[in-house]
Amino acid sequence: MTSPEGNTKVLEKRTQKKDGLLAGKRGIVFGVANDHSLAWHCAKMLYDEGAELAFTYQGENLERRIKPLAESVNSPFVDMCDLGNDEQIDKSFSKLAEKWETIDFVVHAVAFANREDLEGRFVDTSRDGFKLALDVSAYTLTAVTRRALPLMKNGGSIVTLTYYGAEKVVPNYNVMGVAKAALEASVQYLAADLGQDKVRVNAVSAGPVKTLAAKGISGFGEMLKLVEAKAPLRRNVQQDEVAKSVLYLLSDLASGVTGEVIHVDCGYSILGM
Ligand code: 0WE
Repeated sequence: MTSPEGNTKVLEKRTQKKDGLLAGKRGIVFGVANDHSLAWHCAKMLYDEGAELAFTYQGENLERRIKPLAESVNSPFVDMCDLGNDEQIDKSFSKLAEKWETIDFVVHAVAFANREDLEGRFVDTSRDGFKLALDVSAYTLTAVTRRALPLMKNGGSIVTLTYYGAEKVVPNYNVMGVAKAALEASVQYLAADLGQDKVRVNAVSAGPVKTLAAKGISGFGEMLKLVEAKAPLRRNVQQDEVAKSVLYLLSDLASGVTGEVIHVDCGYSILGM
């Protein structure tokens, strides 16, 4: 696969279970940036469990990374879509609607804040930095949910990824914490709206994981060490463990669960000190 250096070994096709938890279901995954992405770990597991997957990627320079990944899970739909742009979201969903009459799920694993807003003091966040972080990291859930809804003719399940920095102050997470708080509140309001359409909306709050989103964040290595020392399970969470909870929420196993945030963090968030 595409290593961080970008060399392209051909990815082998994965094999799908015959009677997986998502057999016969179709969904779209937002937020695959590379093969380390939580969104990609989710996608692989959802595929193995029988799902058919569509993908979008944010910009041209990601295309050469996403295409081989999507091919390895036999995806019939890969489209460029900047979720910061309503016209692009509309276009992607109308193209998707030409391919599929119905979808069953959405995975939203999208966040962005300016690097300069993920260090120093939160009080210094600019209006533009605040707007950008909340637009990309929180509003996009509502934007894609609204367009997915007409395709969820048999009901559906929507899962987004969040982080503990929404609930408590995590050093340097800053405006992303405020954005994730808005995202988690959005999950509740969307869940309340869409229950009548048999659409569930939930979030998985993942412990810190080394992905592109964590790269270059000062003190990230120390955070991982702290979690390892303090978390009830005395280790960091693995990408596949996050994926397993996403799978659960998308599957019929979670048919009675909506508006929920499930922490997949080795227990870190239960600690008072
Ligand atoms: O939600 C996130 C990361 C989101 C993120 C990461 C970046 C890095 C590159 C959003 N925007 C950007 N913008 C960039 O330019 N996490 C849960 C991972 C994360 O990020 C942190 C963390 C943790 C944990 C930032 C500061 C402190 C802790």
